[in-house]
Amino acid sequence: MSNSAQIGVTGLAVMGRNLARNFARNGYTVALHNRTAARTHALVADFGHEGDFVATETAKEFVEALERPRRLMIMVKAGEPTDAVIQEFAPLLEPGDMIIDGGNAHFEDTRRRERDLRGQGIHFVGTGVSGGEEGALNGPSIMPGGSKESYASLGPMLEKISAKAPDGSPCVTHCGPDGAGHFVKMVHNGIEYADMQLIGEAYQLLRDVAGYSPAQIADIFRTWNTGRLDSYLIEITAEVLSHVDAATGKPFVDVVQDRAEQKGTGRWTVQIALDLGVPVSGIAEAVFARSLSGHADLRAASRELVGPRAKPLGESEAAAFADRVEQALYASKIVSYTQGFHEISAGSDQYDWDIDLGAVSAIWRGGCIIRAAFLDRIRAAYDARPDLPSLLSDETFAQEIAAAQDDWREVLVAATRQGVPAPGFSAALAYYDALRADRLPAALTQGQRDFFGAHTYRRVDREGSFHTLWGGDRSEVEA
Ligand code: NBP
Repeated sequence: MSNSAQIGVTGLAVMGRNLARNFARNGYTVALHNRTAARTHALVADFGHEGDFVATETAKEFVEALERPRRLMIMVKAGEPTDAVIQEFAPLLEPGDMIIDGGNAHFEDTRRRERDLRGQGIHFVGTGVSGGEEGALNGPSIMPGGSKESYASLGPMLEKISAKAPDGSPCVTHCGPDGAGHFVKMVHNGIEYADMQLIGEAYQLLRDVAGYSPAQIADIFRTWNTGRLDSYLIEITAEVLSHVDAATGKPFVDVVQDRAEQKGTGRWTVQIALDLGVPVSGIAEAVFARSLSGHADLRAASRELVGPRAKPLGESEAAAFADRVEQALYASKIVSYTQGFHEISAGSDQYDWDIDLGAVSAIWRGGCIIRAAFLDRIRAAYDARPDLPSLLSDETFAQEIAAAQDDWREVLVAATRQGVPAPGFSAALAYYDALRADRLPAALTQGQRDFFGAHTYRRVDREGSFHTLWGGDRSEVEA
């Protein structure tokens, strides 16, 4: 076996197969391997004409097919299969070789694997890949972590196969060492959850409060897609809403069970945010909204609970309401991204990753599910001020929220009055109001904590920690 392949892909299910084809279509010789060899041979039979593939059956053949330093990409099911594959291949590799894990790994697993392999001189490059099946084939957004050295070797190849942003730049950047890439991918998915939840709430409000049909709402989304909300998710929302079920002639959205599923990265984003102490309430509400939707029995048992049922507005008021919903959606979206970028920044500080937030927003402009014109604005905000404390501190975003907020509040008043749940819009507004508040009830919380647990508090007028003798004469002592 000649060692001529510039990259090898092991794990040739839908993602691996398409990434291997993407590398080959871009002129690279690609070694192929899969636990079940039939997949390898099927790829060569079906797509061998697309480029140079080297089909292998054993781990030894696979490794020997690669030029040195070797670049070996794993695209297997995340979790134990990834560890099994690493254990199979690592003993066959040499110092300087690279293992690239493009699966949806938890960043802590990536940190562990990177640490374990570093001793052997192997670069472990945990890499987020976004864009699903289609992106893998035609250009995903790619979020590699790992060493700088590995990026010097891999970067040009990843740039070639990646999606290109509207300005032509490749949607890939070295996010930072060890687990940085998988962390960024995790938050990307969390933001995707929040975006989808906010769009869902806008749809429900347009349907129940404004009284529009799915087809009319599809047209509204199409219009929004020509403005500042221009994005892949808004575009596909219009497609889904205008689709009619062939079997019943009803809107497709009305024949689908309203129980949303999730794979886990949104949940990880929230779990890690809790550990880091970062309020990502928009993402959390999105994860919880999917969980709530899945509790069919609980929902059935609660359906008779008393509350208002929405009464659709008249035609003349509906259009004005739709404009307000657009404002609420846009403002809530700014808050979601503010929270997501806060989490990335906190992760970067915690793990010393030095993640460039502007570069991250730039590589999400193409290939991935949350691609949107809006990301250009985020990049501009971080480029102008890399130490921006929060996206809400950017003058342009702050002005846009200021302009949107009356409508945002009105939409929430209507939602509350008419009994239409809008947890994402509402959490976003609560976050905004909490940030700008002069005083928060946290002072009272501290008082309660000191009362029942002598947890102490700090005063506004003096340095130090204090405790009040609640059970005694209520005098204050310095703790
Ligand atoms: P799957 O996640 O369905 O995994 C199937 C692949 O894993 C097959 O090649 C299978 O080999 C291999 N595999 C398994 Br399962 N257990 C193994 C083991 N113990 N040893 C060796 N190989 C094993 O494939 P996918 O949907 O293509 O996704 C691949 C990775 O990319 C996953 O980590 C996924 O989370 C991630 N990802 C997926 C998407 C997406 O949209 N699908 C997007 C972004 C990232 P076999 O053929 O022998 O069974």
